[in-house]
Amino acid sequence: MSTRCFAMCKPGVLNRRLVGQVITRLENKGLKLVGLKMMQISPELASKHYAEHAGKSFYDELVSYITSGPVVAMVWQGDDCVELVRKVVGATKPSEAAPGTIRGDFCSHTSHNIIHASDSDTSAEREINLFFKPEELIDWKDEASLWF
Ligand code: FUP
Repeated sequence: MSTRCFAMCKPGVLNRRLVGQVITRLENKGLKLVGLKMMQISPELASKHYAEHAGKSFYDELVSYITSGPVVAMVWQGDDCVELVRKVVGATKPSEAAPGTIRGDFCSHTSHNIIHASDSDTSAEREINLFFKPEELIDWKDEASLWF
């Protein structure tokens, strides 16, 4: 069933000129990009996005990092989208992320693990609504759908 997943290149990705490579990997998987924008996250939005982590030891660093520069927010669509995006992204801890995954190949610290991706369909819906207005998402006609 076609579902959606929210993903976000964190500020370091822009500094390191890796935005294109991150997008390429998700496109190569056959997922369809239906929402994309560069934005500066406010502390308010960061606290809503990371509400489940409030009070944890790494929370302040997490919010400080995600608001330290622009991010690239994305919405991907496809069958089993959350599962596929999470596979391409890799494990939360870079030390556990397999080579070939985005986190496995491009980062070495959990606090700067380069990309965020929703961990369930429920989180995806919440996060998409937090970052995008309905009119910013385009479910375009996919001429390549036969191949994916
Ligand atoms: P993920 O869904 O893979 O992004 O992982 P989590 O929701 O568990 O964590 C969200 C973010 O918190 C991670 F991207 C990085 C940060 N984090 C830490 O800095 N230290 C930890 O021990 C766990 C998470």
